[in-house]
Amino acid sequence: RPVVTRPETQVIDMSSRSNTLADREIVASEQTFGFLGLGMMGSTIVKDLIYTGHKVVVWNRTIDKCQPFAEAGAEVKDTPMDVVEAADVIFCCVSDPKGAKDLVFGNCGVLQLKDLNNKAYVEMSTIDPDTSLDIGEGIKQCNGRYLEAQIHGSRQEAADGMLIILAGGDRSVFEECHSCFKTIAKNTFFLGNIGNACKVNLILQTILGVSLVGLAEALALADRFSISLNDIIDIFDLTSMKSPMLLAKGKEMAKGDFNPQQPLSHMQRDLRLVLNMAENLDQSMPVTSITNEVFKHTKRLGYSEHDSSAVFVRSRF
Ligand code: NA7
Repeated sequence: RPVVTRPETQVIDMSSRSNTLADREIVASEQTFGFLGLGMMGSTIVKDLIYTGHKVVVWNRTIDKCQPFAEAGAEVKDTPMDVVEAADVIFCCVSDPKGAKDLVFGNCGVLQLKDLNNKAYVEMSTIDPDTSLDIGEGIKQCNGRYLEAQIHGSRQEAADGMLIILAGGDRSVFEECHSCFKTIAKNTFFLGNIGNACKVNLILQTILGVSLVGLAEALALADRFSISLNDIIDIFDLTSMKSPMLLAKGKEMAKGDFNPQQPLSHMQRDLRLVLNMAENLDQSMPVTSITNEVFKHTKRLGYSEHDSSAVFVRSRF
């Protein structure tokens, strides 16, 4: 097995602002926005919400991550339930469906409040449609309103305010989040019922995952022939096959720079969710199944926290 070093923990620089924000006319909503989950995505989003004048209340499982936000003017709470009490609209952005459900149904979770009094809950964690329906049902039963707002894009795109937001559920919540979405995204789509946005997000991730494995295998073959990977990428750039994402990932593979923009563990989680969805429909997805196995193996090699482009390491064996 190769010796694998963990990627460096990225620290949020509260002083740097997304360039695009200066060009956007954003009138911050007067509502108070709660935010659960200050990982790389969550903290980048909250930083820009504070910068554009939103009133923000935050919580994170590892409490230390709240400190820079407290210094920047956010209120910090001890539990998710406390955030819900203090906010009108609550965003959640954690690693996976299990974490997302824990925060709603678990100890000190959102539903401990019993009566949400028409507050809005917005799920940004990448989840499958069934999880979203369960969360939506729980929120509605406690007199809350629910929106799934899946965020499509890399950590860099989040930092640049260039995400794409795919939303489904309560339209009134979608409207209330307008100034927040305008802060963090270049496009937002309302896709109708709960579950639709999760499906679209996972379909896009399928395209990404399968493309990355194809790219990694092709570059690994070039490497075996001792053809320069940079030459391949330069030629690829001139073809009609090129895409900004594949070019960027190809360059990362050539350099062996796997700084996590889209962590490999997240990619594999998404493929697992896709395959579960397909299983329920008896939809055959042989290429996606193999792609999932490739990412799973790369995780076992120690590249879970690296970028998805680290799948190249496995292809070179
Ligand atoms: P990160 O940087 O890996 O951060 C993950 C966040 O999720 C972080 O705040 C974690 O808290 C939190 N987390 C994970 N599991 C739990 C549970 N069980 N309970 C509470 N909090 C939890 O991921 P990103 O920010 O890049 O991505 C977040 C989502 O956005 C993900 O779904 C992407 O697909 C889109 P911690 O700091 O470890 O205590």
